[in-house]
Amino acid sequence: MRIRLVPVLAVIVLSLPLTVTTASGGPKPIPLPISLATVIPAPAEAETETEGFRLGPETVIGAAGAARPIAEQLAAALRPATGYELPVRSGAAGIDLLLNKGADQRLGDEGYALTVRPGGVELRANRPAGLFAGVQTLRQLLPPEIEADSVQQRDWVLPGGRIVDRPRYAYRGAMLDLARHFHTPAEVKRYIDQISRFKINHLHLHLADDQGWRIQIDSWPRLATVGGAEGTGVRGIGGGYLTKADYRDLVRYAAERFVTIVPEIDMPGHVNAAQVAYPELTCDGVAPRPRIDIRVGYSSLCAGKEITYRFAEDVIRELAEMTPGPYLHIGGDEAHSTPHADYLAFQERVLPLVRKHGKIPAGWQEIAQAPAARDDAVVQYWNHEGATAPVVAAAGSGAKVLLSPANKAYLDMQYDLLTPGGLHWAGTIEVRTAYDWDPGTLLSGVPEESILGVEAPLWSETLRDLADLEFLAFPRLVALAELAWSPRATHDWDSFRMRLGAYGPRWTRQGVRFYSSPQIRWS
Ligand code: TNX
Repeated sequence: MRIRLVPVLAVIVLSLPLTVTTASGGPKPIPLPISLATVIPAPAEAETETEGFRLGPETVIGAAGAARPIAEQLAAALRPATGYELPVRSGAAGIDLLLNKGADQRLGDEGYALTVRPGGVELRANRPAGLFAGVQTLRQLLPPEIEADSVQQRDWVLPGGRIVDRPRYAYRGAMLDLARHFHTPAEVKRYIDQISRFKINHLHLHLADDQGWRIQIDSWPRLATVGGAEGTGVRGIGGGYLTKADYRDLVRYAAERFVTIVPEIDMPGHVNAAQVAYPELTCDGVAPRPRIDIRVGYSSLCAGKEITYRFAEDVIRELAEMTPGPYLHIGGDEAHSTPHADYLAFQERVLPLVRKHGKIPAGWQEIAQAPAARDDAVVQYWNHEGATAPVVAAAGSGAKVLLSPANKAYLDMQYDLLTPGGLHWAGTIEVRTAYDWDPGTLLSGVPEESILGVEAPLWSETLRDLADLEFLAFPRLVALAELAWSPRATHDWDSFRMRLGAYGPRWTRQGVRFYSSPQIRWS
């Protein structure tokens, strides 16, 4: 047996120049052979060996205790295409999932070590989240046909070697805007399935905006029944809201995939739908007309009225009650019609309400102007003109900064001016633009220790159905997932685009309608 021990990049660089000339004269890419070095996001350390592990009808998955549900997920993912039984049992087996219970310091809470040898596969992690991440890696090591939902006649070989992997940032996020167009729980679940495969671990749901309100709140029932009625949304298309049962079901579904839901109610601007339902939330008490256009910055809660804070606390309390995750997002962006002093007065009362109800407050970067946006608060940077003085100051006094620079991370920006869907106010974002930046050094004045992670927002002014969402999210979301997960040392565009190109057939098998960017050589 010839053993090759080579770092990730060497393997990929070796594979780069492989092209053959076709009869028509054009270069045709040779598929990148699957190895432990072709995984996306790139693992922290990977050593490849020539001999791998062959799955067969007799393969058993071994797992006990808290490892067991993850082993069951793995088995369920591999059964349809292989046709193998893949029983899960406690005790040593062909593929073993083992919990170290904190013994391996290098791996932290979400890291894992995966070893593939001809005699068997061992996946170790300190905690279930690490096993889940390792399972996502393992699935990428099998051929793309593994994504099929019917039995495929072929060999199922996991390439040999060892990966030791852990994330660069604790928060790796995606955001969906349910307000501008409602997306059903089934669509949100499908999105969770997709993002969790790239080790994204937070899904931020933008649940209310000028055009619609998308979550049941018992103490203010008309928010959902009026604000989420049929015909609410951009151009009056669609409508709908999540009942509390829907929301709890989404939280549970996400948790099974190690994704934490972060709910957002945007205040004090972006509140027209709430004011249509409850005109007493305006300063003059007059109901505004429902809005189906995409303008921003015209609506505001009334900082001088007590009812504003009763509303805010009721909503925060009910959201906190149904959200096990640590964060609650209160928006705070683009409050152009809230006088500045009112904005500050509003935030000084509302940010503490989030803490009162047991959650860490998160908000768009504008909240950094309020002194209460300190300590453990999360400030989400979305601008693309560099950190503002308040953002630097907030980071300096303990706040964490979540990076969503609009000109790199906004999935609703068009790829180029000819691709369908999306906007372009922050520019166009091809795959390379989404990939080629460093979260650790993006904001001068904000040290890397203050960076919580990266989040990719998908605003849905122009997006109706799942195909629209998928086209804008994929493949760019993967670029952002890699920035958030992989160590800086693995950053390499040529490597990334080869690995991404090799992933394409998996999406095709799954029916994911991704954008086949001309920057990528798709297998
Ligand atoms: C800006 S950036 C917004 C949203 C829009 C989005 C469209 C930010 C926090 N707010 O209200 O939907 O642009 O790209």
